[in-house]
Amino acid sequence: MTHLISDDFVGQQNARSLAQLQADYDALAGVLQRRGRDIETLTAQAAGFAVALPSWGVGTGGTRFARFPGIGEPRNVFEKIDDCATINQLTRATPGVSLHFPWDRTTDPRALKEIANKHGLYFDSVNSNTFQNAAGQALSYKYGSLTAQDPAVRAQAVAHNIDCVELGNTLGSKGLTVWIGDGANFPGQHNLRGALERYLESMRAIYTALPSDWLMYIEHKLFEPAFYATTIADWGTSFACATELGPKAKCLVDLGHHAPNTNIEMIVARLTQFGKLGGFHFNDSKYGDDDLDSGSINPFQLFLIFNELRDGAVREGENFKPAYMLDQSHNVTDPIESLMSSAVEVQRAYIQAALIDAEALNHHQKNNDALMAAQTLKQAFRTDVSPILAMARVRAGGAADPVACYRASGYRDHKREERPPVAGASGSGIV
Ligand code: PSV
Ligand code: MN
Ligand code: MN
Repeated sequence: MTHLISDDFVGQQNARSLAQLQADYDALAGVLQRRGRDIETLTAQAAGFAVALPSWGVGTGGTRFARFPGIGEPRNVFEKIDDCATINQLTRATPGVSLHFPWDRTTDPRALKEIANKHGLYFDSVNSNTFQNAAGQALSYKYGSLTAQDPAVRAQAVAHNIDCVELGNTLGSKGLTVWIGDGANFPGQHNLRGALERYLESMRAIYTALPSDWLMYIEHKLFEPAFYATTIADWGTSFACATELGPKAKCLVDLGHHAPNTNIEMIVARLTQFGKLGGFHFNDSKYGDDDLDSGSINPFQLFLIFNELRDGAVREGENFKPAYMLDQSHNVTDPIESLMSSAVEVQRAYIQAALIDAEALNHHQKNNDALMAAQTLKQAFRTDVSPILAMARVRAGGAADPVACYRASGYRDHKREERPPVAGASGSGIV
């Protein structure tokens, strides 16, 4: 029997701080009322928010130099589902799980789906992996996968992606996220145009295998592991490829995959305008692909991204549904605590953006009043919406304070007993 936190325990923990929460909530309701905003509308919006969990995020990630395994890490996809269920139980904001193959391969996908559904979870986009060699794989990806010179290597990478689609289909997923590490480390190593031509040829073969109600998400990344010329390095290349491939191909923006100071909110605006914003991998970074928890370095940027998403929703209407996923995996925190914190931070940015006085903002923009336009954004950003988020969680059966409740539950200590380390097993798949 695996240990899970009981709903009764969550209720008992909440009871200790409920009066305080209600007082904070009522005070905030008053502040918002003076601005003409109804707190209940915002709480309902918070309750409807969801961001998917990366299955690889519940294990301790690594850097390029080392991995320091955490205590009681999940050793297989079923144990990862337990951790994801716990995160969703406490936050009520993470009902989707994004799997990564072959790390999460199981011989019984139907059982996996059943167990996940029992926990109230569903499977979001599945991720392929051609940036590593899988155990027993016939041909190496050392010199690329979808762009490799050798047509047999490309065929193998295409077949793996199609396999992911088939597995994902059995699990109820509706999307395939493709991130490749392909590129060149030295000038001259690649014919730059030739590599992208091969990429498109491979992606066309995968695209053809997509079920009609699926989307393909193209994830760009500036560099690493290719340090001179990554084939899908930027949103321009991603956009061009998604356009070439067709309507089922969209662009995925991982916040950590840009040069420092890149105006990511503008990328979001551009992709939205041209109908190619597929979704996000939310995380944060100072330098590059740091995979830090959302909002830990630059919460204002996250807010500005949600401002563009708010604008996109108004302009595009109901069909505007970018996929929200987290992507983080690092070495220094309990991954469950980090994922819960990230989910709450993304939800916070969403609600802060919902608080923007759009009418005032439009007015200041029309009048070229840059200072007041900026102040209008700042007013929303500075509002502490924590009581709204906590109330939405408590009403849905989640925890008023997810990290405190998790720590009090002793979940990780139970896992230390249940999941003794297994040689060769790695929570994140990164070794
Ligand atoms: C590699 O940079 C990466 O972090 C990408 O962001 C992918 O989404 C993730 O790994 C999982 O493949
Ligand atoms: Mn990513
Ligand atoms: Mn990354």
